[in-house]
Amino acid sequence: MAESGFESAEILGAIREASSAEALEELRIKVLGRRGSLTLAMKGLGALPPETRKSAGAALNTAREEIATAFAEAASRLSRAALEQRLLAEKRDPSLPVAFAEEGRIHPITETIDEMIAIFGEMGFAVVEGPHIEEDFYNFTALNIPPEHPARQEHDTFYLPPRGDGTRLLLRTHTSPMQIRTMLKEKPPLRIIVPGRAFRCDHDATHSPMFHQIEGLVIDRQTHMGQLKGCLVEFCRAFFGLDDLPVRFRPSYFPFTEPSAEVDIGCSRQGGELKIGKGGEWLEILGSGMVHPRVLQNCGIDPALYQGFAFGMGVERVAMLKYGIPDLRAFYECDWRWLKHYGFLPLDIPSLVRGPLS
Ligand code: 2U9
Repeated sequence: MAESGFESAEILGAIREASSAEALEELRIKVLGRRGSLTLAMKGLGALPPETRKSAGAALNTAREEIATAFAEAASRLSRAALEQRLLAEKRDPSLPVAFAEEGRIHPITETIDEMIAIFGEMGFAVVEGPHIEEDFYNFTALNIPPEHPARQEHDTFYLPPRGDGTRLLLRTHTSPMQIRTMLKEKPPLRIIVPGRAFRCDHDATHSPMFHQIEGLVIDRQTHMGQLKGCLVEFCRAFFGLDDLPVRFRPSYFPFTEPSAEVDIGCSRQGGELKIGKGGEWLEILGSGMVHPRVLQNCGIDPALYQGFAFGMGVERVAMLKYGIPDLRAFYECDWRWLKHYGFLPLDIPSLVRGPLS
């Protein structure tokens, strides 16, 4: 390569030994830059005598190709090395345990509903859920509450603006419309519970316009009051974790059940403190009854062939009793300090691991 005065062997060696992307870039400028050694040698070809210009030009082209290949190889070697370095530095161990999440609690309403589902689930009940916005028929008429029935006044219903045909949708005042929908859609035997929100235009220290209910329905041939009693006594004892909890049934009235009964559990009140269990006093926690034959008829079920029992309870009320929560309003305030005190950690459902059923 004496003809052009350009020597590539040393440059190729330097490229192969370059230890960083910066060093390689410096070399590239030195050789291929505007004033680089190869660029100047190419430019100098014109000044050579014609007999050496051709062979010197061919030699420089070969050298340029070798140098370009060496630069490309060095660049890929250096970027592979940089990646390996980074991977070594950022090494993660996926087998390490995840740090326990300190924040977050299960709301007592969710916990209470989960406990109830666990108990009724073991008795063979399936869970059904449905819409909050309902039609008058499913919320009232089908449940033996016709338009002029006095029970409509007690329900303090939230109505939506009238539709084109003058009818109004409403916020369901109980979860019972889902029992009606299930009876209309499915054939007996049925054994369902319906947890969910209900709405009534009522707001004071013991009532919230939105609250939670859980209702149950059993429809079968020859269902009777004895089964209703057995089911609810078992539920109350499992829920409160007391095998000897006194439970009594008191006659009552609901338009959708006949006969109807309210269910009380035993308690004692000493010095303003309420204690669930034997104690000679009573606390109402459930409503229940045999499904009214007219309700069965409204849902296409022949009351001569099938009977059913039903029950309902307010989730807030029983959660307050079981967990000693004094103020209803706190349920909806989302106060983190309150939730940290009354909330639950995951996989902490007592009824799943103890109580009369387990
Ligand atoms: C159908 C037939 C019968 C559900 C029932 C009660 C009695 C009851 C209240 C408890 C407290 C509502 O949350 S609360 O205010 N409920 O007393 N509920 S029987 O009876 C039904 C439901 C659906 C088709």
